[in-house]
Amino acid sequence: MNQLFIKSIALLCVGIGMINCTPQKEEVQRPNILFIMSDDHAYQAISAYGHGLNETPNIDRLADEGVIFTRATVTNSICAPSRAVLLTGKHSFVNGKVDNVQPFDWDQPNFPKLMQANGYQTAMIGKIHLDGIPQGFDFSMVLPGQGQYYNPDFLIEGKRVRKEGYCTEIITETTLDWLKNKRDPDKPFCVLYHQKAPHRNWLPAPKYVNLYDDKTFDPPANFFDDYEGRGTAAKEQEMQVDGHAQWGHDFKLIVDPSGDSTGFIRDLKRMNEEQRANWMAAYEDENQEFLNNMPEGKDLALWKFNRYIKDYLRTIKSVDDGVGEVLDYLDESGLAENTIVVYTSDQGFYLGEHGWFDKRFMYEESFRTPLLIRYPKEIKPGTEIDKLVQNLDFAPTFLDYAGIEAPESMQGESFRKLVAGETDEWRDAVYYTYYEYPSVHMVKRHYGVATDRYKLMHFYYDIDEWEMYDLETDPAEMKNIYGDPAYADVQKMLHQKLEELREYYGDSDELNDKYLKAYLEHRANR
Ligand code: SGN
Ligand code: CA
Repeated sequence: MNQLFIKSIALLCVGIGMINCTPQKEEVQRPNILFIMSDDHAYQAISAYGHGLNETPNIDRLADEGVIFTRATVTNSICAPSRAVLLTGKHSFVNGKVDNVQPFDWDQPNFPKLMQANGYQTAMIGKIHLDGIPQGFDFSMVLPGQGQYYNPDFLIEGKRVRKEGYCTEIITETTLDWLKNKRDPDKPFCVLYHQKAPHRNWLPAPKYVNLYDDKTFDPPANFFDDYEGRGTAAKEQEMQVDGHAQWGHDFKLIVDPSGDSTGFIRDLKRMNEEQRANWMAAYEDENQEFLNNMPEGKDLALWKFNRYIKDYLRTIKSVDDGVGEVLDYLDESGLAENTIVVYTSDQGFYLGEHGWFDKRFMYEESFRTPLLIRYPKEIKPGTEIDKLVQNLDFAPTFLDYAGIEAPESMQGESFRKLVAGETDEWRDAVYYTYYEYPSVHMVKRHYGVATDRYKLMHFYYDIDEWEMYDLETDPAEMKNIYGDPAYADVQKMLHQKLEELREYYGDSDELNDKYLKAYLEHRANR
């Protein structure tokens, strides 16, 4: 029932003195959607996932009071493509945004446009990473490109404005301000509250620069991975914490061990005096101590891991605080009951697994993404779902909750009934593609299929290699079993599934060639 119709009934009732005939609230209220997304937030760094790394009490609330997905995945583990998939409900090779560099076509249908056209008030606040003015929103305040942690510029309705303060906090404050002061109480809302944190280069908020100072973190068991038993792609990537992360940009040294200036000064220059003094007080003694007594070999790698993970987790602390603030507001304002709150990330991230930071690969840590949803009306507290849902499913799911029919052309499926416990039927395999190569971190082009237990991937372009993993016997994906006679039947089954999915979603080698050509041309013309 649309809002106008409801209003007319209410007016009619008042008009003829039959106030009691106002329709039941329950029947007429469409749910609000608060879609919280952070950037590069590994599920390993959410305490509800049980990895024991850090505490995220506010994000955990969503798991306690709603559902946690233990095998939510993305279709393409990189920022802008992931955002294009979630907006359009279509795979990258269909919506056209296959990598971070090629343009996104805002003119195509997306779920906020459909919600807006059906009476929702919509807003987009934070990181979007898609060029051009966002379409489908009544209000938008977005970071240009990657954005800055300190005193970031924003594009407010397309106009560039610099805001003093810390990015994560500004995005939270703006979202709260929108909810409190700009929201139309007569309309359901859909807000995309999208943090930049914990994206590289992991600059913590002023108040958290000393968090974890008294702690030493142990790296994952395969931090010192030598990539034996894996293919060329794992061996030739450039995303090792001890190897590719940089002294200045990542480890925040102003001067590197050879005495050269690192360029971190640029990050410091962006800060105001107070922010800079606070920063220097937290980092500089420690940096000097490190340079004076520099560890070597594995000890140096462990120092780097600790510097990395501490800064990464510090930025997450601010993200979690923000989630707490908006959840509190929903409680205070009485909106909690009728608001679907989603927490996710644009993809997963490596927290030292295989020795890495960053994402891109179809290996679990970056293929999976955290996903937690609270909706008291339909989702039982403490629900856990291990089914293979994907970011491809967000658009059709939100539309389903809003009572809007998803266009045929959307490729995802609504998981509304699955989370409500009304059905157990779900897909048994998902399809993945990755394109951005050659590029930063040098993760080779690949595509693949995953089931609950197995994974098959094909790395192509400058190599032609297959990899296959059994997640039950090898959850850390340390041994490529492609070609192992013991798995001949599984291999055949996975090839078949892969072909089926490529056909079902409309992917092909020809499309790979097309996107490769466009990518190389785009790079050549830059
Ligand atoms: C930047 C980062 C990379 C990161 C890409 C993509 N380097 O280039 O480490 O992989 O973004 O990230 S940095 O020097 O700018 O920090 S994404 O999340 O936007 O896809
Ligand atoms: Ca990202």
